[in-house]
Amino acid sequence: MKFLILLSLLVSVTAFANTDLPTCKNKMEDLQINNEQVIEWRSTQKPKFLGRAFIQGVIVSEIENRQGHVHFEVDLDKDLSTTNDRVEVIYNIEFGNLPDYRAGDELIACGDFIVDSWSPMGAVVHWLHYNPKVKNKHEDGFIVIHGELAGLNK
Ligand SMILES: [Ca+2]
Repeated sequence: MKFLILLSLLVSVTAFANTDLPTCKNKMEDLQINNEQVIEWRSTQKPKFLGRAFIQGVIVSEIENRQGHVHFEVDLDKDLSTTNDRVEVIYNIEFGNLPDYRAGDELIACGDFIVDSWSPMGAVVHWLHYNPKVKNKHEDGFIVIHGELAGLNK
Protein backbone atom coordinates (compact mmCIF):
# COMPACT_ATOMS: atom_id res chain seq x y z
CA MET A 1 0.00 0.00 0.00
CA LYS A 2 2.76 2.42 0.92
CA PHE A 3 4.44 1.56 -2.35
CA LEU A 4 1.28 2.40 -4.32
CA ILE A 5 0.93 5.78 -2.63
CA LEU A 6 4.54 6.59 -3.37
CA LEU A 7 4.13 5.47 -6.96
CA SER A 8 1.06 7.65 -7.51
CA LEU A 9 2.88 10.63 -6.01
CA LEU A 10 5.77 10.11 -8.39
CA VAL A 11 3.44 9.81 -11.37
CA SER A 12 1.56 12.99 -10.51
CA VAL A 13 4.77 15.00 -10.03
CA THR A 14 6.13 13.77 -13.36
CA ALA A 15 2.86 14.47 -15.18
CA PHE A 16 2.72 18.00 -13.79
CA ALA A 17 6.26 18.74 -14.93
CA ASN A 18 5.64 17.49 -18.45
CA THR A 19 2.19 18.89 -19.19
CA ASP A 20 3.19 22.44 -18.27
CA LEU A 21 6.05 22.63 -20.73
CA PRO A 22 5.64 23.74 -24.34
CA THR A 23 7.00 21.38 -26.97
CA CYS A 24 10.66 21.86 -27.85
CA LYS A 25 11.00 21.24 -31.57
CA ASN A 26 14.00 20.13 -33.58
CA LYS A 27 12.79 20.23 -37.19
CA MET A 28 9.98 17.63 -37.31
CA GLU A 29 10.99 15.98 -34.06
CA ASP A 30 9.65 16.73 -30.56
CA LEU A 31 12.76 16.87 -28.39
CA GLN A 32 12.91 15.32 -24.94
CA ILE A 33 15.27 16.71 -22.29
CA ASN A 34 18.73 16.01 -23.75
CA ASN A 35 21.15 16.99 -20.99
CA GLU A 36 23.38 13.97 -21.66
CA GLN A 37 23.65 14.81 -25.35
CA VAL A 38 24.50 18.44 -24.56
CA ILE A 39 27.18 17.41 -22.03
CA GLU A 40 28.70 15.09 -24.64
CA TRP A 41 28.67 17.81 -27.35
CA ARG A 42 30.27 20.22 -24.90
CA SER A 43 33.29 17.97 -24.42
CA THR A 44 33.60 16.41 -27.88
CA GLN A 45 32.58 19.01 -30.47
CA LYS A 46 34.66 21.79 -31.96
CA PRO A 47 33.96 25.53 -31.63
CA LYS A 48 30.94 26.74 -33.61
CA PHE A 49 29.30 23.30 -33.54
CA LEU A 50 25.53 23.83 -33.54
CA GLY A 51 22.88 21.60 -32.02
CA ARG A 52 19.39 21.78 -30.59
CA ALA A 53 19.18 21.78 -26.79
CA PHE A 54 16.38 21.02 -24.35
CA ILE A 55 18.08 21.22 -20.98
CA GLN A 56 17.06 21.04 -17.34
CA GLY A 57 19.50 22.13 -14.66
CA VAL A 58 20.04 24.51 -11.77
CA ILE A 59 21.19 28.12 -11.80
CA VAL A 60 24.69 28.39 -10.31
CA SER A 61 24.95 32.15 -10.82
CA GLU A 62 24.09 35.07 -13.04
CA ILE A 63 27.27 35.69 -15.04
CA GLU A 64 26.18 39.02 -16.44
CA ASN A 65 23.10 41.08 -17.19
CA ARG A 66 23.59 43.82 -19.75
CA GLN A 67 22.27 45.11 -23.03
CA GLY A 68 19.00 43.29 -22.47
CA HIS A 69 20.61 39.88 -22.15
CA VAL A 70 20.81 37.79 -18.99
CA HIS A 71 23.62 35.20 -18.88
CA PHE A 72 23.35 32.28 -16.46
CA GLU A 73 25.82 29.61 -15.43
CA VAL A 74 23.72 26.42 -15.33
CA ASP A 75 24.75 23.05 -13.90
CA LEU A 76 23.13 20.18 -15.78
CA ASP A 77 23.57 17.25 -13.38
CA LYS A 78 22.54 19.37 -10.37
CA ASP A 79 25.71 18.22 -8.55
CA LEU A 80 27.46 21.49 -7.78
CA SER A 81 30.73 19.72 -6.96
CA THR A 82 31.18 18.91 -10.69
CA THR A 83 31.68 21.67 -13.26
CA ASN A 84 32.31 19.74 -16.49
CA ASP A 85 28.56 19.65 -17.16
CA ARG A 86 27.90 23.39 -17.10
CA VAL A 87 26.69 25.64 -19.89
CA GLU A 88 26.09 29.35 -20.30
CA VAL A 89 22.40 30.08 -20.88
CA ILE A 90 21.59 33.45 -22.49
CA TYR A 91 18.13 35.00 -22.53
CA ASN A 92 17.05 38.16 -24.38
CA ILE A 93 14.48 40.01 -22.22
CA GLU A 94 12.98 41.61 -25.33
CA PHE A 95 10.84 38.44 -25.49
CA GLY A 96 9.36 38.82 -22.01
CA ASN A 97 10.64 39.48 -18.51
CA LEU A 98 12.05 36.67 -16.42
CA PRO A 99 10.48 35.73 -13.10
CA ASP A 100 12.55 36.44 -9.99
CA TYR A 101 15.42 33.98 -9.78
CA ARG A 102 18.33 33.07 -7.59
CA ALA A 103 21.09 30.49 -7.37
CA GLY A 104 19.70 27.01 -6.88
CA ASP A 105 16.51 27.59 -8.92
CA GLU A 106 15.58 25.02 -11.51
CA LEU A 107 16.05 26.26 -15.07
CA ILE A 108 14.71 24.59 -18.22
CA ALA A 109 15.70 25.94 -21.61
CA CYS A 110 14.83 25.07 -25.20
CA GLY A 111 17.08 26.67 -27.79
CA ASP A 112 20.23 26.48 -29.86
CA PHE A 113 23.41 24.94 -28.47
CA ILE A 114 26.79 26.17 -29.66
CA VAL A 115 30.35 25.34 -28.63
CA ASP A 116 31.85 28.76 -27.90
CA SER A 117 35.44 29.22 -26.78
CA TRP A 118 34.60 32.76 -25.56
CA SER A 119 32.13 31.42 -23.03
CA PRO A 120 33.42 30.75 -19.48
CA MET A 121 31.65 27.37 -19.72
CA GLY A 122 32.86 26.69 -23.27
CA ALA A 123 29.29 26.18 -24.45
CA VAL A 124 26.20 28.31 -24.82
CA VAL A 125 22.45 27.68 -25.07
CA HIS A 126 20.61 30.68 -26.52
CA TRP A 127 17.71 31.72 -28.81
CA LEU A 128 15.27 30.94 -25.97
CA HIS A 129 12.27 32.66 -27.54
CA TYR A 130 9.69 32.51 -30.30
CA ASN A 131 10.70 33.23 -33.86
CA PRO A 132 9.92 36.92 -34.52
CA LYS A 133 10.46 36.59 -38.27
CA VAL A 134 7.93 35.03 -40.60
CA LYS A 135 10.24 34.43 -43.55
CA ASN A 136 13.32 33.27 -41.66
CA LYS A 137 12.52 29.75 -40.44
CA HIS A 138 13.70 29.00 -36.93
CA GLU A 139 12.12 26.84 -34.25
CA ASP A 140 10.63 28.63 -31.25
CA GLY A 141 12.56 28.40 -27.99
CA PHE A 142 11.67 29.20 -24.39
CA ILE A 143 12.96 29.33 -20.83
CA VAL A 144 11.31 28.14 -17.60
CA ILE A 145 12.63 29.19 -14.18
CA HIS A 146 11.16 27.41 -11.15
CA GLY A 147 8.06 26.64 -13.18
CA GLU A 148 7.48 30.07 -14.77
CA LEU A 149 7.66 30.29 -18.53
CA ALA A 150 9.20 33.15 -20.54
CA GLY A 151 10.25 33.77 -24.11
CA LEU A 152 6.95 33.25 -25.87
CA ASN A 153 5.47 36.74 -25.41
CA LYS A 154 4.51 38.02 -28.83
CA1 LIG B 1 27.61 19.52 -11.96
